[in-house]
Amino acid sequence: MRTNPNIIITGTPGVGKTTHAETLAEKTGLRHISVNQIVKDKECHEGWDDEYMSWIVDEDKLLDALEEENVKAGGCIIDWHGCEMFPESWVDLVVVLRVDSSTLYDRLSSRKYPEAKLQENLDSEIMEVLLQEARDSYDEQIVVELTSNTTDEMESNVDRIESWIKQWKQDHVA
Ligand code: DAT
Repeated sequence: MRTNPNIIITGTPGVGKTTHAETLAEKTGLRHISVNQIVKDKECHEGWDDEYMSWIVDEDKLLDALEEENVKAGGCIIDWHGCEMFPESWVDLVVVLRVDSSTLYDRLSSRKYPEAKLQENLDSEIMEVLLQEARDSYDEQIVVELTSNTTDEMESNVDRIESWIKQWKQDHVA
């Protein structure tokens, strides 16, 4: 039984996962789990893909690393551009962040993404790939889609998730 919920924040690279997760962690005391950082630090990968400028993730190793971090005990804000690999029993809420294409283009360009990776991520956002993955992997009642184009939207998202956490605790902790 968890006394704090686990929340996945997912979406295409550049939508604002890290910004949301860090702000939420600060405000709520929950633990920000940057999956990217764990992949890097614990070497849960089979090397670096130069073309896509990203790690080739070894999901078995990554799950083992998350077990070691005791993620399933709760109180984690998991930040990752995917969600289907996490066991359903670990997860209480899945937030899928969304942005307009032009905003995403600007954010990814300023990260100096290679053209192939930039285009692939823009396509992924337009085709709602991560939203679909979340809906296919979890009960629809725990999947929430939120827009993250502006700072105001981000603040309102954080407020909403914070309220959700309070409610979850009232409902689950005697
Ligand atoms: P991700 O972790 O999904 O890759 P990020 O949190 O690193 O995304 O954000 C990418 C950039 O966009 C970063 O410079 C912060 C900015 N950003 C994120 N969400 C935003 C929002 N809702 N409004 C304005 N800027 C935002």
